[in-house]
Amino acid sequence: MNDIQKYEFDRLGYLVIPGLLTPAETQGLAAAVDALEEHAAAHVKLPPRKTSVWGPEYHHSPDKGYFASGEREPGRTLIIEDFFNADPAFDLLVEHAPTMALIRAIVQERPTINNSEIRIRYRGNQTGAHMGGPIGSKYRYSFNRDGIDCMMVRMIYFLHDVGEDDGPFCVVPATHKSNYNTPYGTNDSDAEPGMIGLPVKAGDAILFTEHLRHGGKSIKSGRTRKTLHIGYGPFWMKSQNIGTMDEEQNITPATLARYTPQQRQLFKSWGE
Ligand SMILES: O=C(O)CCC(=O)C(=O)O
Repeated sequence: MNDIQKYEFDRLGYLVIPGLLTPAETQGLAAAVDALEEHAAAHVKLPPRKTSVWGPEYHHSPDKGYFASGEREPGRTLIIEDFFNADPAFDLLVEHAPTMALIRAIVQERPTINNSEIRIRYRGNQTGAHMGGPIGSKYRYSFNRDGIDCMMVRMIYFLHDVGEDDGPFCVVPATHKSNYNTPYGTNDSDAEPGMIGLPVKAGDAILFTEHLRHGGKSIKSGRTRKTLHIGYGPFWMKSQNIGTMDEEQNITPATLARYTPQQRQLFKSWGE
């Protein structure tokens, strides 16, 4: 992470990173997401099922190892967690060197992956605004004599262009440092004062601290928005996927067997 990125991440709570993925990587990932969307949309309402401690009900895929919730309908979101288990096409994102250079600059203890989700948002859908202000310690942003130290950050990879009307990821800049909760009494990402959409191109990525107030603006264009989200934090933090919240990571032996020792470390939640 260079000095400008450090300054801006600390000041704003997020960074837009143009071209973090190559065009070939973007194309390969987009094809894998399209295939997985078909599988998940067809199976999401079937058993076996699990109710998350946070509320939503999930399908746990016996053959592909993912947890899925939601549905492929206008206004809705289809979420596919633990997508690493479903297709080796996603392996390039595990220990992805340009990503890890940024993560290791803002998570001081050994970072691991604690969240993985494909988020597919259909026309009219919005992600409500959440976080920002005094949110407690779990997802906190902090700064000490060694620099930035985050408990939970996410990288969002964009597989196609997302314009202002395509339901862009949105943020209220600098609210990771706010001492007050939002006084506006709304979680409507379109209406909240200070909320800005972040339009991006295919292959771009957005890195943000989970402490920042964020969400997703409504999709007005009618186009479906597909993104890959990977969360990182210190090694001792367990899964932050909604389907397996605070459990060990749901990473199958078959997936681990494909990985290098360095990739496996990213799922090891004990020791240094
Ligand atoms: O991209 C979106 O619509 C919202 C994403 C989000 O809330 C997250 O990744 O934590």
